[in-house]
Amino acid sequence: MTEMPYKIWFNGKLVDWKDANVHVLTHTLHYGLGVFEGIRAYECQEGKTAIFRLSEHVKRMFTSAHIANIKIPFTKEEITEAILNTIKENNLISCYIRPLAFIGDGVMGVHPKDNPINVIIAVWPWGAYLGEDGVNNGIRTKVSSFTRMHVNASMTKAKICGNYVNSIYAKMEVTSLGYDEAILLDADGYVAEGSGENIFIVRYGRLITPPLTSTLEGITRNTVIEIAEDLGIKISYQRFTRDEFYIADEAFLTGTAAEVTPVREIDDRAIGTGKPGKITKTIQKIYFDTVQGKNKKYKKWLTYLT
Ligand code: PPE
Repeated sequence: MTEMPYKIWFNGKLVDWKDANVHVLTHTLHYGLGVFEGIRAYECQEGKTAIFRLSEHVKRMFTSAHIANIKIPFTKEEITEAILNTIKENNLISCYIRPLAFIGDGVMGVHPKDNPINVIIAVWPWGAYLGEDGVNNGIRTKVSSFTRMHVNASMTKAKICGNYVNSIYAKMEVTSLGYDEAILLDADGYVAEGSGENIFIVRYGRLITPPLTSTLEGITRNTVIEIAEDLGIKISYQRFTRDEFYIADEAFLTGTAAEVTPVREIDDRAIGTGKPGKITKTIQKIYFDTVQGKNKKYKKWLTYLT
């Protein structure tokens, strides 16, 4: 990323952006075993900043590390404090937060042995991941020719750096053809997730989302499920095919970066009317109100910076 005027938390210290460097023999750089998170902080009323579902993200970072067999040399409390401090020290009102734990240099070869574990927390302002127009009017998606990882090839419950090679292939493939986002099918050919998002479709007034078998346990997905349940919308957790996606009345993607982004097209077929649907818009509105602290019911998910 081009230089930004922000400090990065690096193994316990805040350093200037330009000084947050590693050696070229950093193990994760070569072999991809590292774990990360993506979190957002939003501007709320009276110019206050709140981090959305901070504890769930920190928890997932540690469960990812547990799966990856990486021992993070900080506690959850220390990482939480560090995230809060890094935003404060950088005077950011809203931002994206990227904690990463990675294996440093020491030995080479796939077994990292006792190489040190490093942790960084970077923050920067990040607008709509799939564009403002996408959030408002929906995006155009295409099923990628790349299959999502088989559950026993690379474990999908963990947000592991190397897993994203698969996402990059899919994203590059469909964006070079002019689409906004890739839809990946699982190893059995059912719809799994976007390159960086979980998927929901709407049929007969009911939400359908793939079970978590081969997808990341998205925190935004979980948020949307709770919002939908509170609205009395029924949800099915079931595998569906690409042609069921074609005949959905509505569809949307969820992710910390992508937030709630409507899908207006898949494989050159319009979804429903070709515009964001009613249920999608209702959930999207509640989601944006929630992250900005405008919804009393879901204040429990916000950690305010004091
Ligand atoms: N699936 C994948 C593969 C994924 O990367 C994300 C988040 C999700 C689902 C949704 O998870 P959650 O954020 O907990 O709702 N993707 C992150 C990285 C995006 C990036 O390009 O970097 C994110 O949204 O922060």
